[in-house]
Amino acid sequence: MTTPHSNQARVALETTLLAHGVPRSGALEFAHELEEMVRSRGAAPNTIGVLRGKPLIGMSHDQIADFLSQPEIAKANSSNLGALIHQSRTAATTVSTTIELAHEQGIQVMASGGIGGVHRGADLDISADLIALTRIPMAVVCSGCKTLLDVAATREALETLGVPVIGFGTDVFPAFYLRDTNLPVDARFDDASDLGVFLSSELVRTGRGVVVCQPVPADDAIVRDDWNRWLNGAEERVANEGATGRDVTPRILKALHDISNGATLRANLSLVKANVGLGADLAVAMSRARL
Ligand code: PSU
Ligand code: MN
Repeated sequence: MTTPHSNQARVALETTLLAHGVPRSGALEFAHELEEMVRSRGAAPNTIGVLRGKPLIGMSHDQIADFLSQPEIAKANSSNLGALIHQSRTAATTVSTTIELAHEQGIQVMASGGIGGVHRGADLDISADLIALTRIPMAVVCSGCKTLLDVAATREALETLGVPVIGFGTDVFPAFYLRDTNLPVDARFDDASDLGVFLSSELVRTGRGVVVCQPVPADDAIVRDDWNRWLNGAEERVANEGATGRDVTPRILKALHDISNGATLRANLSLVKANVGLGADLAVAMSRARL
């Protein structure tokens, strides 16, 4: 492996989707698959997480295996990251904390499944991901926000916060398992090199993050009728279990995988892989733009 230098194309990968988004039995293999995908496109993967109080930016295979075998993995967002480090805990980083740690190391691109956002319902549950994007100049490649959120409110919040939302090959904001919504993006790009040039200047110009979104690959997308049924079932199950706060998203994802007979899991894995591939292409394009 080559030693990373300042102009190397690097892609940050998060650990929350590994620890809390997919079944633990397949998580290690999936982590390796994602890292390989980044390498095959000419960039360096940097999987990020906190192992026994140590924030690791670019975990080794052994460290990822050690991390995923821990019985208890906390979920770190911007508010609890510091305390978890202080307490020597093992913690998975969400989008908010992955971009915080990656940016400190000079990385500019992160790829994930979907960002957090504004939850449905009456209490004011809004993901720290949205606010982190206003403070940290990173491009986050995703398939929009998770379908279980209030997607329209999340799109509005990004606009209010001044976070550009770029559609890659799409005119509308995708919603994770669903390919489209009626919500517009700020601009559409169809060419990774062109988008790389834009991102390189936009991140520096604003000092804020940019959301780059593309829809889940068509073959793995969920159709809306199925989705509505499955979500109702999953929400009911999680409400009966009494989950609140940070636990809600992972618990609903798990219930959905179950109720949909694996269809939401397949869609989730598929969209993450596609986003990681695009993230690598963008990181390469951005490193060329800097030359
Ligand atoms: N993408 C996935 N699965 C996930 C996530 C993203 O395919 O589990 C995670 C990300 O880490 C994101 C988090 O930051 O879900 C949002 O959690 P919350 O709604 O609690 O902020
Ligand atoms: Mn929340």
